Amino acid sequence: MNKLKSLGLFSLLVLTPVAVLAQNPIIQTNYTADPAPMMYNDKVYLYTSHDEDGSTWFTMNDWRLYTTNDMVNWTDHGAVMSYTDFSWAKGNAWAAQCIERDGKFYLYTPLTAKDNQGAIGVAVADSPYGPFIDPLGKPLVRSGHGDIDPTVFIDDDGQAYLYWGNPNCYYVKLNEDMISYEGDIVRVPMTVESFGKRDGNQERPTLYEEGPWLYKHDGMYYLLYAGGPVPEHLGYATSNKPTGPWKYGGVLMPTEGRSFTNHPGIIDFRGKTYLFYHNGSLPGGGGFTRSVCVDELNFNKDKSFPQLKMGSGLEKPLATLNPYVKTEAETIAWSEGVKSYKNNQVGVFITAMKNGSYTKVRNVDFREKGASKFFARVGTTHNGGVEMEVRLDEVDGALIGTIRVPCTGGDDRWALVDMDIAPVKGVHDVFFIFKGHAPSNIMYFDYWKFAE
Ligand code: FUB
Repeated sequence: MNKLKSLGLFSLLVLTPVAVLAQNPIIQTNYTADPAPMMYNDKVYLYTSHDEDGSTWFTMNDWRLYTTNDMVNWTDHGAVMSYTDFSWAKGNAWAAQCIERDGKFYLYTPLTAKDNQGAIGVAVADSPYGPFIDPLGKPLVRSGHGDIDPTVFIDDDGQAYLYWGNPNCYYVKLNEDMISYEGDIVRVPMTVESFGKRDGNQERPTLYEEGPWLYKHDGMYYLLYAGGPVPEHLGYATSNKPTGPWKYGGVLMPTEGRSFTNHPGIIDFRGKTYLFYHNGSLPGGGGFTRSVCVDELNFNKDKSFPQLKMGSGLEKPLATLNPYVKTEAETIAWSEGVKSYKNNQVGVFITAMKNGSYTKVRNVDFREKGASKFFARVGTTHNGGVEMEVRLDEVDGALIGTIRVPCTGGDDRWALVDMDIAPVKGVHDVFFIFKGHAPSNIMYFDYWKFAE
């Protein structure tokens, strides 16, 4: 290698900052599990269950919604429904899934009923954001044994199917109203040919554990599931019909990731296929404090899946973000030390929990005209010394301005502040860094916007 070439390689290695582009887990402001992605109007709606902070059991009270247009910046819409919205339920807001039909949105939810038995409920909304209402006032379906983890699918001929269950897998054909079903509950034959062989467990002779997800791609039906024994892996079966018979396809995602459960959710979006799953990878994470992740999934030529290991997430945003319209502070590609909350004054907002905590938004396109002004709705309970820095591309990247956050007195009281910034053009990642000396709850942040 000649001297010039080696110098070039050296400067590339030493002088180019190594971008750490960890995007998994995709939500850092709450513990989330059991991902249920839905594609609607060219946007991804991700419904999740929610592990309460500090849980030492499946302490789960509500279902949350996150949306994205680019698969990297996710907007938190908070809880869209709670188990308390079902008059007949006493708890356990576990893995749910939402689907759209004729402009209405149906959320299928597992719950523990007041008689202490499991049941699958359904709730309906006019918008993917809710409010979701229980139209039945009672469970939609119960087999009497292991009624959890519903997955819903509408085939090209309009027939809808609901699968669910642990340790058995059941299905019913839903009627067009999506809140009733036709015929009997069918127990899927739990055969080794369908779900693979498990040794030494009479109740569970196959690898099927729970968390089914019914999906169709290129004419093939896939039944993904969480496979046992625990710690779980993800497995799948295929069929040329939505009702089987199912043929075991193998392990889709091997066991890993500090959570003894896993749960698949899969969608096709803008020509690619994405597998959502969960693990315990957030700080404080584990089997009862899980976090949702996503990675791209490919197909083999024979329509089987190559095995996918838990990855660091999607590096390339599918779109740019417009900084000249109001963007919620809870639209985040990555954050550290930040929690999201919801109240009646401003809806969802974020709270910086400690000095130096930050949020990052990716692929912000300031265009050629550039920005020279910044607006934000913020607040704090601390009198003086609280600032929000705005930086480009790195957490310690170019500082384009610093907001002094006025003491508003609480997250129910807000101030709209603005500042002139060092002009910025082109496409950048934007970082908001929260500074203050209090031991916790440094400041609140609701939305931001740039202007020329
Ligand atoms: O989240 C509670 C339960 O854990 C789900 O219902 C299962 O699929 C497993 O993820």
